[in-house]
Amino acid sequence: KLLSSQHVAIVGAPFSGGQPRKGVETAPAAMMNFGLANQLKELGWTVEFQDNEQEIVELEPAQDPTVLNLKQPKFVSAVTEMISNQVRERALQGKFVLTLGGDHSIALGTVSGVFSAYPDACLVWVDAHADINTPGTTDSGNIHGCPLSFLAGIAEEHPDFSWVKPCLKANRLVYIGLRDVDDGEKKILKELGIKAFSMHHVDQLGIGKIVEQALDYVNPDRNLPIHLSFDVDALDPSVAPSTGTPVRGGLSFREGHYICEALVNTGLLVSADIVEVNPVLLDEESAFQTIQVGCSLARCCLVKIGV
Ligand code: Z70
Ligand code: MN
Ligand code: MN
Ligand code: MN
Repeated sequence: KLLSSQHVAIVGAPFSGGQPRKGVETAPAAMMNFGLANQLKELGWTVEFQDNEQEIVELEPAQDPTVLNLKQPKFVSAVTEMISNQVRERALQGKFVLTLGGDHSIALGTVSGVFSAYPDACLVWVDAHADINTPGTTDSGNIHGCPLSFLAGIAEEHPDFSWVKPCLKANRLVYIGLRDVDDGEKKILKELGIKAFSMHHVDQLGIGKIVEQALDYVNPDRNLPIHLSFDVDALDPSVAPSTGTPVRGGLSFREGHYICEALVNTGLLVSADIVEVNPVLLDEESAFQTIQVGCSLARCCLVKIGV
């Protein structure tokens, strides 16, 4: 048994420094204000929450110029290293670790933390985007488009990210939901032979077969711990409208939830991220809908469904 008890450690990552749009840093508080802690308690979990609001404010450097194409590298590095240590510690305690972003750069912290506690883990990355640009391939310089290149050990050396240990083998990463992948990223996925199920594949086979094939690939014997990193922009913008880079043609409400349900039903899901909810974008109703769906996905990660 991977988890020692029904205890969930919620780690707030109220951080927007991996991309240019403010507001995504307000998501953890918005999701907690929506009642996430009580909802998880009602599902039988004991809950702890570290908000990290002040901690992150204090980590912002006075000067943080672009280095080797990456914007705000010192701030992103400092925050994600802190998140990594918090996630590792809680995972080692046998707790389910639920990290609330924040932009997706925080996965530098969550994935390295989880893989340091569970070196043989696998990663399911649910996203419209591949987030595997390197300092050399990124056009935007936004680090939320780059975390997987550092984790997979294919990023060019960067002075601010030497703390990130390459922990992710190509055959332990699988994508679901891709539909906006940069040319440089396509080359990387091809060269490394990384398994990716795009929306085309979801349409073709249905979400049930996709999750099964994804797990067959990264977790063939169904014995490895699983980390889920769920970017809400994987969902269709009609389902999760308030996010920084919505892309048409995404996962339905049920398809998104099905992924979480199928993963928790393996008994191997040890941690999850919910990222890129941005409550300040669009109108209040869209923001509420997006916060609500973020909480709903989080709840889904913590209850086995009878089949
Ligand atoms: C693009 C880049 C991205 C999320 C946008 C976009 C990456 N590939 N990720 N929104 N969540 O800037 O590297
Ligand atoms: Mn605090
Ligand atoms: Mn992402
Ligand atoms: Mn995305």
